[in-house]
Amino acid sequence: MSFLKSFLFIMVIFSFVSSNSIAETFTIEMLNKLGKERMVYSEKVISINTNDEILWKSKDKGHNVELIGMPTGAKKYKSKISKDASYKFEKPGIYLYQCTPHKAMGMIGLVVVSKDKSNLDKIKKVKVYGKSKKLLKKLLKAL
Ligand SMILES: [Cu+2]
Repeated sequence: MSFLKSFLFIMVIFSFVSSNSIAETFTIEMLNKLGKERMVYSEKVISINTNDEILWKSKDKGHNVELIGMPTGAKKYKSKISKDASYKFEKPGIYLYQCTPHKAMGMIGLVVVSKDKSNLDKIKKVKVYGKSKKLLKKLLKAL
């Protein structure tokens, strides 16, 4: 192959790879303690792309992941307590989840997929409990 041909070949491959950005997996830990906080996910808000996956590690026992708010058409999800959990985010939008045993202790998290906030009003109306109410308001305000 001539230099030009091999150059073009590399450019074609490169543009193919970059336009089909490869899905990533992000890890969030489920913890009993993080600094001064108790019963928390290691990241409360995360921004990812469509088809990325999150793996919640059961670092400390007694936690899970329960999706309580999501874009229309997204799959429901509730994981087993004290087990690692994973979910693939196939629809853009905001997702809200809680830890079932600690839902009143502020153990909630948000995932924003492909920077899409079109279901924000719907997420604002999702019922959360105890300490999670104030926290959710704060987190949504900061989005
Ligand atoms: Cu928990």
